[in-house]
Amino acid sequence: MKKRWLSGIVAAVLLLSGCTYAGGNVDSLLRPPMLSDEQNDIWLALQKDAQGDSIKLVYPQRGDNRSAIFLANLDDEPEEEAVAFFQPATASSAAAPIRMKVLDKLDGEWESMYDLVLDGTQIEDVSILNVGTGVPLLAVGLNFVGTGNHLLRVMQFDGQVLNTVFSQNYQTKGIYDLDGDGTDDIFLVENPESEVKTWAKLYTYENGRFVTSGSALVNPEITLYANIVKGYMAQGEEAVYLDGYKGSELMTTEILSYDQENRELINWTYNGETSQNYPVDRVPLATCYDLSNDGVIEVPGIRPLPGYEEGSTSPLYLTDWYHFSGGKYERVQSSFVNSSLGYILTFPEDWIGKVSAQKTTQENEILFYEYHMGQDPASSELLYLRVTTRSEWVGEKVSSDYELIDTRGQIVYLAKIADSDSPLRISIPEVKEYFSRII
Ligand SMILES: [Ca+2]
Ligand SMILES: [Ca+2]
Ligand SMILES: [Ca+2]
Repeated sequence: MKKRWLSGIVAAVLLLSGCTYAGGNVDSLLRPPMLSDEQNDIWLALQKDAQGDSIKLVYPQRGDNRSAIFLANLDDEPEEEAVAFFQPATASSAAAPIRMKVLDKLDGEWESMYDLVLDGTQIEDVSILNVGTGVPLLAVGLNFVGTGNHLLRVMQFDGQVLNTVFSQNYQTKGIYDLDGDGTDDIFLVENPESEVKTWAKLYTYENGRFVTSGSALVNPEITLYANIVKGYMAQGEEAVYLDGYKGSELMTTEILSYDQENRELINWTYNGETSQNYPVDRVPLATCYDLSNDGVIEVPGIRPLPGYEEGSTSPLYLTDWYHFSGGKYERVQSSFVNSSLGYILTFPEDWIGKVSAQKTTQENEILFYEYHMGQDPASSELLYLRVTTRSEWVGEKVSSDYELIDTRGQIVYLAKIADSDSPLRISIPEVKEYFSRII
């Protein structure tokens, strides 16, 4: 989720400072990682196999493994095998078949063991699954660009042949141990079965294959899943949080958990028949997040700050963060989220409904002020938050009214408290307490 917030100045400064953050929005700006010597040897072996046809590597889009060539032990022989994804260099990427090859090192030379063509137009992600057999499985998520469709293929390598042990289309997925037995399970929201039925399913590995260990209907009005995260509900139960679009203007969250005792998947937010309204039905500006990093997921609801309406031009919003507990949402705190500049300002409770915000003429600055209808914000200003570069700050190009409240690399976060006798006025130490970076 963190990558979702990253954009604008923050991304630019991170890139300039040489930080290797591999987040979504900056993906296109980052070059693929350099190949190691071993990867380079594998690449040479691939090229030799291609017999003069020009090939290029295909990189997974998401997840922990972003390498087009990686090493993993896939069978019961203890040495590592190599896996590579590539396609013809000349074909347009949307149409070119993606090939996957498993190589093994024989007498010091990498040699192709098995080669197959994968469906799909992109590699979404690659995971190595531990299913408790001592022989890991290779799970490849594939995208079909422009369709929203995905395909998961789980394969097992027996030393010579790569066998597909599971294959299923899906809308979103997670590899988690939801049944608590210490092995990886597959959680999928599958493609709609009909206009009124879309299933989430949990597959667990038993006796050499994946079997359905639970299923629950999800809201069929959700047409696109934007985010999936596993964490906890407020009462400590493990849960999967799904942020999805209902049309293009509205986002909502579904929460599912697995009842290990009764081996049932439970959807806490959809009863299988009617779509309910929740305070987290929102304009699609934020997804679930663990604000306090304690494992309990906060779910955002979004409302315009005082003086703005949904239809205003460039409205600024307050984000209400909810915990899901005992079957309902409870607000835990509210904050101003500046996703483009990468920070959150938690609102003191007495600010809610009374304090609004607006951009100032100063670049990357927000003014927080006590809202009175029809009155100039300058007459009731409380706090300015500004983001600039370290060189501006160190070069004393910023007025001495500002104080430094946080830094990240070459970025500095500054605050200025306005002269005011309002009871809503807060101090610099309070600003520091309420402020947090989201990158
Ligand atoms: Ca091996
Ligand atoms: Ca498991
Ligand atoms: Ca939390």
